[in-house]
Amino acid sequence: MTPRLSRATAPDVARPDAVGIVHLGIGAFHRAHQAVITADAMTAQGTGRWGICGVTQRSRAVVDQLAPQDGLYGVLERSTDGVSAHVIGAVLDVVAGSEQPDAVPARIADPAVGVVTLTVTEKGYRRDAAGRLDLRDQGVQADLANAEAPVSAIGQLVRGLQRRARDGAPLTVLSCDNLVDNGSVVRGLVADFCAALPSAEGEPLAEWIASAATFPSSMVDRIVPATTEDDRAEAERLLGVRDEGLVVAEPFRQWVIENRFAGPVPAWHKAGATLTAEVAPFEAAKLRLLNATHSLLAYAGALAGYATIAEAVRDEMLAVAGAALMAEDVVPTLERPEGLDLEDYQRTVLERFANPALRHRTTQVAMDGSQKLPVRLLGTVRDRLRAGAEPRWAALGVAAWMVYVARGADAHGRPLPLDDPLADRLRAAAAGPADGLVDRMLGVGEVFDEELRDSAEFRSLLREHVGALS
Ligand code: CS2
Repeated sequence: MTPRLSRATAPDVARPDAVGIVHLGIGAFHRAHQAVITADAMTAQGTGRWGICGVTQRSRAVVDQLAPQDGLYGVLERSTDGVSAHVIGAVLDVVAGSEQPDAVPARIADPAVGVVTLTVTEKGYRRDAAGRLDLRDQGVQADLANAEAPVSAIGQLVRGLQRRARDGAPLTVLSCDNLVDNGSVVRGLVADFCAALPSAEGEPLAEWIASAATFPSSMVDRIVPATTEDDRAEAERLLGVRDEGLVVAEPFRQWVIENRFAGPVPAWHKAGATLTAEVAPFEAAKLRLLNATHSLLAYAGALAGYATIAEAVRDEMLAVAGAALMAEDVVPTLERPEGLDLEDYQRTVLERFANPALRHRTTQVAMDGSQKLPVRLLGTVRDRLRAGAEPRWAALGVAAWMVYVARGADAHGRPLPLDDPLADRLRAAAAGPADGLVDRMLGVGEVFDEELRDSAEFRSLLREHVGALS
């Protein structure tokens, strides 16, 4: 049997000396993106102080993958011309958040830690329809009642900050999720959590956080499909060891970070990250161009029977729809990010999607549509309607999602999974006569606000597309 990846079998991989970052939500994306860039930054800077302690949110799978490997894992990079693998040593420790909840605030309070990063996905922030902290959420309620063992991401963060306030060390809190203005989102949710605590506890805490913590926004980009057994077998051949923590990624990676830190941070800029005062234009370009087109291809592609994004984008009609979404609907809504050529960007997005080696499943991108659509497509729809223009292609993306939910099967009758925190609610809204589907789905207030619900033009575009897709 091939030996397992570990310090013993990979003694030459650079290892940090100490934990300087706590990461909430150590899934594949973090390991293929921020951890890689942090490892490179440490090498470039000649320091070992920015090791990562990863926290899993729900399952302990990543602990089982990484603990026996001393935190080491490989990144299998798949491009159109070939495949390579290299081992990353930045992760020093992994904590199962649900099993050792009391360990998380303690780790965040460690004064050697200067940064908390987050990739907890859109739903992990537990926001209500108005975008505020959902105080009816059971995890949030439990964390408000118990300071010692928080389970929600915001609870972990605030309870960690609370403990940190005892010796007052500043902290940079850096969201790396695909949300508009993700730094302000986290800052707002932290403030909501403090405001829901008894005032003698919450008010001084909120004040200290406002003075000692910063919440820069960041735009992250790298396509990271779920790892398969074939990927593990290929990495085993390349590395000569068995790696249960393997992640797969495209060669491309980008990280744009708002330059607003509470204290020292890794020299990410020496590892390809861009530090800037203005992340918003980059963030909007990425969410509205790349992620929106991804979602359109995922829903329309899955319905047509394509298993992967690369297959979907090879379908001429879908490629044309994706390109038109970007050029006609999205670009007019964007501010040009400095140093980013939007024409080039659109072309690169489609090229990256076409990489056949990635095998990124349409159903993986289709997950959590209720959380993703508002961020990716509905801002474009709103801006275009306000400008008196017709958001034809963005509406196609939304319509494809509605049909995906309602039909639950592709063109060949194969079932399509509905993996979404609002799945029950969406299924209930989708059930019923086909000609009322758009009206019923537009009534889901967690996804569509009044302005969109009341737009006759949007409704009629959706009806037209749903008719054509059904
Ligand atoms: C994708 C993203 O799964 C999805 O919804 O659109 O994960 C996408 O691959 C990344 O944001 C790329 O940076």
